[in-house]
Formats: sequence, C-alpha cells, structure tokens
Amino acid sequence: MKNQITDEQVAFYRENGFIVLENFLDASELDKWQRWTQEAVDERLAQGAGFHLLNNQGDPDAYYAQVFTQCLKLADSHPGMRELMLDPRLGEVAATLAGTDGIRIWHDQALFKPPFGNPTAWHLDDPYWSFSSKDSLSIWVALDDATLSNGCLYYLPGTHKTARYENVGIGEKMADLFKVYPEWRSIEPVACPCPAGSAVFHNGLTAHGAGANMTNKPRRAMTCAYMPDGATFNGVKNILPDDYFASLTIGDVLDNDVTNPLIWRKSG
Ligand SMILES: O=C(O)CCC(=O)C(=O)O
Ligand SMILES: [Fe+2]
Repeated sequence: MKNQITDEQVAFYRENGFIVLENFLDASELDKWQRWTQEAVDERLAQGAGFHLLNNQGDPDAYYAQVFTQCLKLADSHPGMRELMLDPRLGEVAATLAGTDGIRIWHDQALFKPPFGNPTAWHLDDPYWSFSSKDSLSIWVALDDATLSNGCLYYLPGTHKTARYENVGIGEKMADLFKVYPEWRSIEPVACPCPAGSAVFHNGLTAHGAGANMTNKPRRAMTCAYMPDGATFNGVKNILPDDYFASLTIGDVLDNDVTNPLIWRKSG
C-alpha cells in the first residue's frame, strides 16, 4: 500500500478538495479487496431487499438501483472487510489529508455501478451524515479500472471551500446541485479516470458525481467515509442505530467505538 503521502499531495488535496493516488494498492492487496468486497456484496444481496443496510435494491428497475448497487457497513457482516476497513494506515492517510489528530469510520460502502448503469448526479456527501464537518472525507478505491466510459468520478475543484451544508439527493437530474449552488456552474469539472487499485480521496463537501457506465461490465468501487474524532451530532439519523440515535442530543460528541471505530490517532 502506497500510504506515504507527500506535502505536495496534502497541499493539492486541501486546495482542490480531492486527490487521486494511483496504484495505491499493490497487486495482492487489490486481489483481496476485489474478492472480499464482491463476496460481502453477494452475501448481502442474497439476504434480500429487506436487509436494513442494503438501500436500494428493492426495485431493480428503479432509477437509483441502476446508479449503483449500494451496500453499507460491510465491515459489520464480513470479517475480511472488517480487516480491510480497520487498517490504521487508511486512517493515517485520511487524517493527514484532513489535518486532524484522530479519525473514525463513519461508514463503509460498496458502490457497484452496473453494466449500462445510470450516472451519479452531482452531490455533496457530508450533508447526508450525522455530523457537520469541513474535515470529513472519503476514500473511494477502484476495484475495476475506472474510465471515462464506465463511470469514473468527476469533481468540481475547490467547492469544499464555499459549500454550505445544503445538498440535493442523487436523483435523475444530474444538475440539481446547481440550483442550490448556481455559482459553481462556471467551474471546470475534473475527470478522475484511474486504474484498479487506485484510491481517490475527497472532502465531504467537495461537489462530485460520476458518468454513466456505457460498457457491458460493472464499475466496482469500495469506499469508506471518515469522521474526524471529536465531531458532534447534528440531528441527522443516517446510519446511526435506532437506540443510539434516540439517546443523542444535538451537540453530543459521536464517540461510540462500536458504531464509529477510531482507526487512527496521532501519537504523543
Ligand atoms: O461511485 C460513484 O459513482 C459515486 C461515489 C460517491 O459519490 C462517493 O464515494 O461519495
Ligand atoms: Fe458521494
């Protein structure tokens, strides 16, 4: 794993709100990520649409089901995924980019864009989550080559600096986000094609989306969202379990090590 990042890469991330780390995983690591993620997703799908952490497969013809097969919190159901997601090296890279002293997992999530899948509309991530932080971020690992043809990610550089916590859903209209942020229409989008095994990190407030999958093969990605240690509850439920959610008051620190494991902390 190429988990040593340079000051230049940190500076690029802070300026643009995203960074591509090509060939982040070596061949044997990529093989594990591909096999275990596929296995964990297959197990989830076999449990059927009633499973509470499988969001969108109830109606396979629904628009969103054709944006991606989305399986959340695979670390909770697959030991291999748990090992991959709890890797402190990922936490260190995330914390270093974000400039925070500790980092917790918010949730992991497989995002498999199906063959001939719909595009991912422009959106922000952080407003979906139960904390509001300018330092939240995600890793997105390409399990297949992500190309201009099969739905690689696109970013609007620098938007993390001017984002408010307003958002839109990932719906059928690619451009809904620009109704909320018309000032972003003039920003040139940056495409991020990358080979399988590459990692793309983005700030939870950077505008991003992905193109349609024009190919007859899936475009698979494994992602994990990170919360800076010390972030506080904002009233949104998102992935919080019912009983934990019911126990929280806005402003409480989200420090439950079961729901949101601390995977890295600066020593000393
Ligand atoms: O994989 C995609 O198409 C979108 C990914 C995304 O929105 C994310 O990782 O936050
Ligand atoms: Fe996203």
